[in-house]
Amino acid sequence: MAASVSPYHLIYTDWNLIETEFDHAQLHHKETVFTIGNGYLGTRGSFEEGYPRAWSATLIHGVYDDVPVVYTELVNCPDWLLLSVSIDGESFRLDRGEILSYERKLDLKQGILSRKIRWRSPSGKTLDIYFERFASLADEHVLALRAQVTPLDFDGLVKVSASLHGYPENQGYNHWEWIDQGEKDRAIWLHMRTRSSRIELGMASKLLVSGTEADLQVTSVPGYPTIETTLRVSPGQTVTLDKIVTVFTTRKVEEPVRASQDKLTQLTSYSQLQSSHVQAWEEAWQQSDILIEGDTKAQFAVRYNLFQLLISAPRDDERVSIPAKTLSGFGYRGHVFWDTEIFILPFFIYTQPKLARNLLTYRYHTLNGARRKASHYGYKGAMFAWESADTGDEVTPRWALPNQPYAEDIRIWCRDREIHISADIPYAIWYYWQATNDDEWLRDYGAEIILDAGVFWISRIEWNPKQQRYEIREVIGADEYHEQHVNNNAFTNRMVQWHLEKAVAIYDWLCSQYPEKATELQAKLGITPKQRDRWQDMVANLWISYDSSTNLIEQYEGFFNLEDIDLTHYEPRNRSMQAILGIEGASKRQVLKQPDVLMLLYLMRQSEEFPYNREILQKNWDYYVPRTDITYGSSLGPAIHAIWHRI
Ligand code: IFM
Repeated sequence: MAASVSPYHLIYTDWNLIETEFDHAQLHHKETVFTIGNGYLGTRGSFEEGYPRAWSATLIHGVYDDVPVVYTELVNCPDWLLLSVSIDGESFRLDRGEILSYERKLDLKQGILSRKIRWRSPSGKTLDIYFERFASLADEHVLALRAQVTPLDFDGLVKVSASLHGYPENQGYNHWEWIDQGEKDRAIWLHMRTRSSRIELGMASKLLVSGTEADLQVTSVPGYPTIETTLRVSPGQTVTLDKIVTVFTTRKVEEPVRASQDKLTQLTSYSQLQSSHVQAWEEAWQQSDILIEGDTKAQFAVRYNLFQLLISAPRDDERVSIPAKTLSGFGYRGHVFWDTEIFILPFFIYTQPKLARNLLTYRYHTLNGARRKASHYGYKGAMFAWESADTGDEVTPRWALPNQPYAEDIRIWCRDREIHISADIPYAIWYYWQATNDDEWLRDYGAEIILDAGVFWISRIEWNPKQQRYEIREVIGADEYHEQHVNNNAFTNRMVQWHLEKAVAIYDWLCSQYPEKATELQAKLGITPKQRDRWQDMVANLWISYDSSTNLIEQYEGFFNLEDIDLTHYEPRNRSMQAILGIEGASKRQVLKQPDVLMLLYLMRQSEEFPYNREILQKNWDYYVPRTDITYGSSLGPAIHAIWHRI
């Protein structure tokens, strides 16, 4: 088990990520890196005792609330981590005293985050302190945290406060109203409600102390119930404090406080919780691990990424999906993009299909939002949101607010034009079905999505009588550096063509296998045999800008006429090409934010369909790679180039 060293004071083995030194300049970054979760919630790796300007956050799937400009965001839920330790009146904190040794470890195999510190207080008292936490994978409503305190050179009083913090903010915005809180048998509980979406949350907690006698007291500042205890300790004596927390919301139960109290009373020991949690992780890894021998870096990297996916995939909820930044932070406000279906889903389809089904069923439950969006733009059927949240209505912000006070607001066009998402979702459904043969799910959920999004395309695609071909005009493809007058983007057109081909196949499959369901959907979605023929006609005549004499695919009509650019002239750089050239400057040049034609080739490779073949791939690779801002464009880009790089 060789260990590799990376920058940022990180060491990794094949299962563990270890931080060897604390650097407050990396506070937020490391909070994200050390996120834990269980598919119900994610908790950033902030410290139990707090730290100035920390972005402590617990995000629970589906707990959204209204917010200006970006419509809705995942709410930072009450903070369950808080546990402060003070010795003879001096609080243990990393911004005070002296850190004599430090190690933070994320154990991917067991889903446990731990931290071991030797600390000298400002007045010179030394103690060892060890923290460990997990969000139970065996029971998603259970969270547990252990603290072990060992004084090294003093007799004295250690005061411990374990709190629930009801007013955490989303970077300055508070979503919570306090309803009530209290104490029952030395356990505390808290009842809160989101301001607009009116989701109620109940959280309960107890503290188990071992290693010394302890008398527990409860204090109750509104929104901040706390269990306190003061312990007499002597050198070498270790006291263990186990904070056990339960959480429910009205998204799942009617009385979340009662549910969290009831659950809490059933939980008697930290070790038992930990062993069922570890067992659940063992099962998850048995299904999903990827073994790479002889390359610790690759082994750890792949496991770290799988871990991130496993902790963010809803196990027991089909009305939520994985946001672009998972449940690890505030980026993109917890909104769901095509990232889930196109980049994340394959992993689940092939290792944990039940979780893949949950993610796809979310799209079924958002169909009405997609229908409202289509109708808002004057189209028919289901036009999926580029950024989606709880209802499926479009939540991409219309405007981005600039950093400088007198700069212009920036219009974001993705909500209107990045419509390939309505073909990406059917693409994912199709491959889920191919891999699982889950006919029932396709009949009851998937087919309606594929067909109704197909209805949308009929109203969106235009016939060009002059050219005698179907076209899709004014879109944004996968490459978001080009957003004005992008007509016939090859990626979008081919994905739509592919989708409509499958819509015909599924329509025919329903008619032959499940005629009753076919009749039901015909009536509900207004699909007629004539429309089926339109789909076929569109498949045959939708234009794809491919030149068979050169094997080149033009990213969109006119792309090759844009000013060409040599990205090497801008090296070295530490900004995106859009930041360097400006939005308009980049849009007038042949520079891509992320793979577009190569993205299409990647997706079509799965079944070796047009335009995928090795000659076309080679030609387009040679053309597009030098023009792609792979390092500073989108984090989705490198994976696609990496896949082709090996071929
Ligand atoms: O979905 C992506 C998009 O492709 C590029 N910008 C960021 C989005 C969210 O990850």
